[in-house]
This record gives sequence, C-alpha cells and structure tokens, in this order.
Amino acid sequence: MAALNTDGTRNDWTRAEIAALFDLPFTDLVFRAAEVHRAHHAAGEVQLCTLLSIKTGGCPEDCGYCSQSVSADSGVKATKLMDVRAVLQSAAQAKDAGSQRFCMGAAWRNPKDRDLPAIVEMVKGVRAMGMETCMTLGMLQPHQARALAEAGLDYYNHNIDTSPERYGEVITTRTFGERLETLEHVRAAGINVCCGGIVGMGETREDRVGFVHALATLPRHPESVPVNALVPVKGTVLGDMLADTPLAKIDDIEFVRTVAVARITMPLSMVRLSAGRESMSEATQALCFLAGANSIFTGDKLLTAGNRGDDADAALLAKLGVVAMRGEEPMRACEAAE
Ligand code: SAM
Ligand code: DTB
Ligand code: SF4
Repeated sequence: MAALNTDGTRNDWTRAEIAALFDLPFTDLVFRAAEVHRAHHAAGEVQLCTLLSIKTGGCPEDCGYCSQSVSADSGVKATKLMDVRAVLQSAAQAKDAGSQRFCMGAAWRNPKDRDLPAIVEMVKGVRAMGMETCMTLGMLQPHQARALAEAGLDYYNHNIDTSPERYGEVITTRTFGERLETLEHVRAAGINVCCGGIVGMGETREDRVGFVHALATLPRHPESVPVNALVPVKGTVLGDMLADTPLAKIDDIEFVRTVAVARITMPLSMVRLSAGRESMSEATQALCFLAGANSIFTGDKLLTAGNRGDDADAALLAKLGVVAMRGEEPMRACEAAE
C-alpha cells in the first residue's frame, strides 16, 4: 500500500510503478497527468523564468553535454564572474519582460568563498526588484548554502541529470552521490530545491524511469523539476555523438511521456520545460503543457545556447490561451509539507 505524506505526495514510488506509467497508452498517460495538474495548479498558467550566465565557460567538470566544460571544443569563451551592477541591469530587463524568476548560472565545479560576497549582493539586488531568485553554481558546502539562504535565495538548481546507472557515462569528475549531498545542504539551509535533468542523451527508457524514480523518491520532492531536452552542441561528447547518430534524438512522444510521468509522480512541483524548446514544435510544447509542464525559460538565450525568444513565446501562449503566472505559485511542496 502506498504511503501518502500529509500533502498527498508520495516518496515511495517503485521503479515498476514508474515504468508502468511510461507504458500506459499515450492518451491515457496524458489524460492522467492533466488531471493531476488541474488538481494542484492553475492549468491555464505558465511560469516565466529568465536565465543569465553570470560566469561562462572554462568549467573543470567534464559533463558530456555541456558547451562550458574545458573538455569540450565548443568555442565558448571563458569569462570572469560578471559584476553585480551588470547582473542587476539584466534582471531589470527580465522583470520588464514579465519574468517571475531570475536564474543565475555559473560554470563552476563549486563557488569559492571569495566569490560569495558578490553572489550575495546579486541575490539581494534581484530580490529587491520583486522577482524570485534562483542560482546554480555547482556543489555547495553547508556554510555556503547557509550564506545563500541568509541572502534570501529562493531556489537552488542542481540537477541529477540522468539515472544513477547512466550518470558515470555522462560525467566522470563528480558522482551522483555528491549531487545528492549538495541537495541535502540546500534543503538543510531552507532553500527550495530545483532539480531535474536532461533527456535525449542517447539514454534508454529504463534510464528515464530511473531518472524520474530518483527525483520522486527524494525525501522531499524538488519544488521545481526542469526537464531539459539535450541541445546538441558541436564539440561536446554527446553533441558529436548525436550528430553521428541522428536517430538517437529523443522522440517527441517519449519526451512528452517523461513530462507526464514527472507530473504524476511529483504533483505539487513546478515542471519546467527547459532547454531544447528552440527545436521543439509548437504542437509538442502544447502537449507538454497538457501533460502538466507549467514553467518555461523565456528570452532568446539560455546560458550559452539559443532559446525561442519572447515574441515567439508570446505568440505561442496567446495561441494556446495560456497566461503568464503572476505572484506566488499556487502551492509549494515545502509549505504544504509543514
Ligand atoms: N555548473 C552548474 C552545475 O552543473 O550544476 C550549473 C550550470 S549547468 C549548465 C545547469 C544544467 O544545465 C545542467 O545540470 C544540465 O542539466 C543543463 N544543461 C547543460 N548543458 C545542456 C545542454 N547542452 N542541453 C540541455 N541541458 C543542458
Ligand atoms: C536547467 O535544468 N536548465 C537550465 C538551468 N537549469 C540552469 C540550463 C540549460 C542550459 C542549456 C545549455 C546552454 O545554454 O548552454
Ligand atoms: Fe560545468 Fe555545469 Fe557545464 Fe558541468 S554542466 S561542465 S558543472 S557548467
């Protein structure tokens, strides 16, 4: 018998249950996901988030998908940490464009303590503009997580990226366990967790089952779950592999299935349709919204890769009759659990 938490979520999903969801007839799966979505969220609303790379390239990690790794020959130029004023200018533009959350990403294995004062100023400055703040800076020590929490950071993004079994084939410079440790430090500091991964890296269905299983069985579900479709970048291990085997690209229906299973297993979480929308048809994106995705990255750039741009997104949302989420999310898992 499944054990329900007081907020109605479950952390005891089995792999067999998650595999059975993936195996459902497509329309049954999407219908179920849409029901779960409507029970917990305003189905006609999508959260708009904006990304800024505050420190680009030159990263010592060897993530096989990433243009910013020193192991990749992607042509991305390494930069220093941006200055606080420039970051706040970007944030002000994002706010004017209607963004609800400003996400700042750095190509680091981990932040150095000497970088923290500037990072803290960025969090405080963006918060003062009335936007939610998110940062993704790599691995954190407990004292660093606490410093970010004290600055008022709302979310920390740290992805598990794929199944525990596949992890070591994609990244060798850190372990799946180290990822979980940082997530624990973020939780312990009281910051909301944003954690998801990438599909379309040539993984199997079983890996996608293992990926959703790992997220849905965390002690508390991440408040945000980004589902990225691999953006194949020339010069990265996975980008080059996919260029040689085009059939390895994730099938649109399988991508929607992954979103739907994430929605059903983590009903209160925001499921973010993240990287890869530039090459995704409007019909596939509409199916993702039907299957419970309720957040996107706006603007014409992610960190280094292109994004659809505000005009194309405004047209799509208008066509679908979907509106931008304003103010607080309907319910946060961390609040509901208390
Ligand atoms: N360096 C930090 C870290 O890895 O934790 C933060 C930045 S990193 C770029 C954030 C996430 O972006 C990765 O965990 C991965 O899921 C996603 N990502 C990076 N490159 C991608 C690509 N080419 N396609 C899709 N998602 C990608
Ligand atoms: C996440 O899961 N996706 C975003 C965010 N977290 C930081 C990053 C996507 C990066 C896409 C590739 C690039 O722009 O280099
Ligand atoms: Fe570095 Fe993050 Fe890219 Fe990995 S995903 S190489 S940690 S920037």
